[in-house]
Formats: sequence, structure tokens, C-alpha cells
Amino acid sequence: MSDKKQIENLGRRHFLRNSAVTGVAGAGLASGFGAGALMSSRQAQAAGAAAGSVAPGELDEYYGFWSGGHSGEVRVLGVPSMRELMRIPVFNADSATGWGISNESRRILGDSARFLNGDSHHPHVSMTDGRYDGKYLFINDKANTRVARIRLDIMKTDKITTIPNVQAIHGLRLQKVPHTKYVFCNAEMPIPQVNDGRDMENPENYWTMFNAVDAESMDVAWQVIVDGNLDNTDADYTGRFVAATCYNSEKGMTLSETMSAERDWVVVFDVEAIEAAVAAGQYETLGDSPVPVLDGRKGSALTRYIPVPKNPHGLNTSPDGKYFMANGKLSPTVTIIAIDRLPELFNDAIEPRDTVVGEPELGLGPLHTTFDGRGYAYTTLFIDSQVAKWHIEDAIRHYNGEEVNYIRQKLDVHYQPGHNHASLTESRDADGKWLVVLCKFSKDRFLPVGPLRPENDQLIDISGDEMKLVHDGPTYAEPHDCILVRADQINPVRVWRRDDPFFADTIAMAEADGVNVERENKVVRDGNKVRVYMTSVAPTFGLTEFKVKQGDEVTVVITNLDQVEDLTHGFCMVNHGAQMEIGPQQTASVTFVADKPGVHWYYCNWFCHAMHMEMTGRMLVEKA
Ligand code: RUQ
Ligand code: CUA
Ligand code: CA
Repeated sequence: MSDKKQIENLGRRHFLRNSAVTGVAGAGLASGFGAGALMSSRQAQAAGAAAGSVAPGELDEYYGFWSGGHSGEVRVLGVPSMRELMRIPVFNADSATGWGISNESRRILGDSARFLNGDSHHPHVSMTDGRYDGKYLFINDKANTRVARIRLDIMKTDKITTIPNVQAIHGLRLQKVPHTKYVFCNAEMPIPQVNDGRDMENPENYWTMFNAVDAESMDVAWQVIVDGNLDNTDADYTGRFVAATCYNSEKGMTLSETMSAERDWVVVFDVEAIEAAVAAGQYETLGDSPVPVLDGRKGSALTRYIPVPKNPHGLNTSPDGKYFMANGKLSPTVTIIAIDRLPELFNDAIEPRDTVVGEPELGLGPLHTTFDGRGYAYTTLFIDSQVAKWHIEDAIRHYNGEEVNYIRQKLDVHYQPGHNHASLTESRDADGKWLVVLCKFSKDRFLPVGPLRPENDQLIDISGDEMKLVHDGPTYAEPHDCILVRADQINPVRVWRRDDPFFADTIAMAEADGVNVERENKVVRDGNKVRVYMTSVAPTFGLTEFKVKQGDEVTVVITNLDQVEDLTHGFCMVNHGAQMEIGPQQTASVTFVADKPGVHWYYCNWFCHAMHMEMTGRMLVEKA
């Protein structure tokens, strides 16, 4: 072991001891597991060294979709190789594909195309009867209060919705059963209602909302006002209940205020009751938004509030459909809520805490829990830099007073894990093969790259009795969460379909100009707007020159006639900030102002052919 490593480890142990002593959550180390049950993580690490390898040319067994945090994108990885396969721009601008530049992407971004930033945390794949159906992936934008949908057949973002009346969409999950009709998403930050300058000095009049977005139309279906705030969320396997954590029941405006109460809560939403209330017209609308807003504050028939220890974070449904689990963060515990007791709670036959059937102590800073489908749960311990593997039913027995050891193993991860995710864990098909742990710090694991370091996504083999760390993967800011889907559950197309709605508006514009984009290369003038239609076939553009006047607004529309898989062209107009991808059989367009007289070259910037460098043309701009 190098000196550096020793220091790192010492520091880590030392930090651990200190946090226990200062009592952030000291009780976590006291009970629940004996030393015998714990294997050295170094042994585990050595044993699994080759397990994650996928030979060159071989395909992975799982697609992994990673959020890109404040980079705003989504990344596609192969698992278990952890090879990055693709990046899907969502809330960010992307030079390579022209996302945020091309007209098709700007139509999807809509009003929010003016924002260049995003913060994507929680990617989730649409489901039918509790199983991934591979149709869509949905993701939140905390930065600009949006929800986006990615079509998984083309792996492109196809809809983005800004959620009204609220700020900062964080937790996002999908209805699992009978199918993903709703995307449930939590607005984290309470604000005055309406937020038009009133009540700014009165935080007691700030409110936030739980939101349901229709997965097909991407319109906001309804919003429910809650007490406190909202963090993470998950849905059950009956289609009726959704639960969310609240860390700010205090409605504190400062850190210390948000930590002042010993308990916060999990709020449970009754989706059937909410739908009935919407149908019965029991709602208001706020400001200019037409979206039904319902009152789900304490005392409402639409919600129940279950007290749980201090500042909970992750909320996870076990794949057997039995439990919601709230991860304690400032408490060393995970609270297990029995979903089959919720109907009684809504009937007021039991008290909120009667739904709690277990509260195992796992260690310091539990953030997120994931499942293997064999009765075990895996919880990240942020402060301890570990993953705890524990047995759910044993934890429930322990809560009922039996002397049982529910912790099976603690594995060191490097360092400070946030989310973890086991293969297929959010579905009935949870298969307990791989566990990805997204560590917020890499510290000494990689060559230093200046003050900003990568994070570290670790792959752990959980197919056996012991967790085995098999891979370190440096990642750029900041995958919060990921989802692993079996490769056969996703069916991407290989070339674009000519009738794809992604560019239907562009085709409609061409038809209105009387242009058949597959056959014609043509310049159409409409006042000072000029539309330049051209085809592309490697290695040439259909037009090698076109002429416009200084000050014209120029729209270049390119149709890639190549039918060959993987034959993507690009279009870049030098010195005009215009750039886009045109995949095989795709039509794409970009608009810019020809404000400089003279000769301006354009070129193809996706490598397409031996003569790719020569795939060029000139725009001749006549002086005004
Ligand atoms: S949530 S770890 Cu959005 Cu935990 Cu980030
Ligand atoms: Cu076409 Cu490079
Ligand atoms: Ca709190």
C-alpha cells in the first residue's frame, strides 16, 4: 500500500470515528451486526477482479442510463463493461449533435431553449405491468423545473415540459402499474403561491407541490400542495400509492432550521383519490396555469404523513411490492413502510407510525437503497463510504424484538456514495446480478487532473453471497442516479424512419415550399428568409454552393439519403455558430443570419467517408 493510500484510509477511519463521536448518528455502529458477518472488502475486491470484463467485440448484457447531473445530459453505458456508448443531450447544449442549435431540438426545448443549463438527476424507463417496456426514459431538471422524455428507439429527447407553479423538480419516478400513465415528480423548494412578489417575507405561506405529468402528452395532469417540502419519490405495484420523502417539515429557510426537528416525514399520495377529486372538480388553478391544483396538506383525504427520522432522502419501493423504504440521511436508519397497511391508514383505522414495520440501523448517512429480488437490500452509507447489504425480513424480525443479525456485509466504496442501483431493481424482474454505486468523490483512485476531479462509478458483482467490487469508472459531473435495463428490453432503430415525427415539422415546411427533400436541391426565397434544401450522400452535399444576401435569415435543411447504418453526416457553417447532426435517412435543419458578406465555407463534421474532408460547399453572401 502506498503512503498516500495509507493516509487516505487513515483519514477516512478517523473521519468515521469523529462523526460517530460528535453524534451525527452515532447509534448506527452499535447494533445489528457482528464482526463475523463482515468480510474484508479487500478480499472481496481481489476475488472479483475479472468479473466485469466484456471482451472487445462482445456486447453487454444491460443498457445503463446514467443521469448527467448539472451537465444536464443523459449517458448510455454498457453494463458490465461500463463502456460509455452514447451521450444524449437533454437540458444542455451539445456542439456535436447541434442540440440546442438545430431547429428540431429548439422546437422540443420550446420556451426553455433560452436556458443553456440543466440539472438531471433521476432517469427512469417506462413500464407496463411493473416491467420495463423500453419505450421512453424520463428525467427531471432541477435547475429549470422541467421534465424531459427520451424516446428509446432513437435515443433522442422528444419532449420537454416546464412544470408551472413550482420550483426545482428533484425526485422523479414513474407509475409502474398498470402502466406508466403518469410521471410523478417532486418540486423541492417551497415558494409563495402565487409567486408574484407576495408573501416573500412569510415563509409560512410558502408551499410546494407533488406533480403528475401525463407520460404520453407530457402535459401536467395535476398538482398536489403539501406541507413541508419534497425530496425523493417512488410508486407502488398496485398503481394506487406513491410515497415521497420530506426533509424540511420545519419549512426552514436555513440549514440549521431544516435540521431542527427530530423527525420529518414520508408523505403518501393516494393516486385514485386524487384522480377522483380532479374528476369531481375539487381543485383550483393558480396564476395563468390551467393545471388542476389540489390540497394535500395535513388533514386532506388525498395524503397521509408518516413521521420518520430526521431529514430522510432516498425513497425506494422493494421489487416484491411490499415496502416503501425511506433512507435516513441524518439518522443511521432506513424506515420500512408496509404498503399493504396503507389502505387502513387512509381509512383512519391505524396511526401513521403503525405502517412502519422495521427501522434497521445500518451506518452513517444512508441515502439510497436498492434490491436484488432475493430479499436483500443494499443501502449506500454516505459518511461511512460503504454499501451495507442487509436482509429485509430479518430487519423486520429485529424490529419485532427478535435477536437477529440483519446486516450481511459492508463493502468499502470510494468515496461517499449517493445513489446505488441494482440490475432491474425498480421492476418485478429485479435479478440481483450487478450493483452500480455512484460515488461522489474519487480522491486517490485516478491520475490527478487539476482541482476538479472525476467522480467514481463502481461496479459490484452481487450475484453471490458476497458483494465483490469489480470496476472503477471515472465520470464527469455528476451522475446522481442510473438505471440498468436488460439489453433485450430496448430496441433502438438503426436508421431513421422517413416518417419520424422528430422532423415532421421540417418536412411540413418543405412541403409548403413545394420541395420534395429527398429529391430536390433548391433555394427558396421568402422575403429576407431563405430556405436552402439539400441532400447529402457521402461524400457530397447536394449543393456545393448557394447564394444569399447580407442580412438574410438562412435556414439550411439537409436530408441524408444514405441508407447505410452508422453513416451520419454533419453540417457546420464556418463562423456562424451553426452545426448539426444528420443521421442516415434523417432530415435536419438549422437557422442563422448571414450577416457577413463574402465567401463562407460549410463542411461535414461527422466522419463519413475517406473523402469526408472534401465534403464541403460555399455560401456566397452578396453585400447588402
Ligand atoms: S438524489 S444522490 Cu437527486 Cu440522492 Cu442525488
Ligand atoms: Cu459527410 Cu463527413
Ligand atoms: Ca428536517
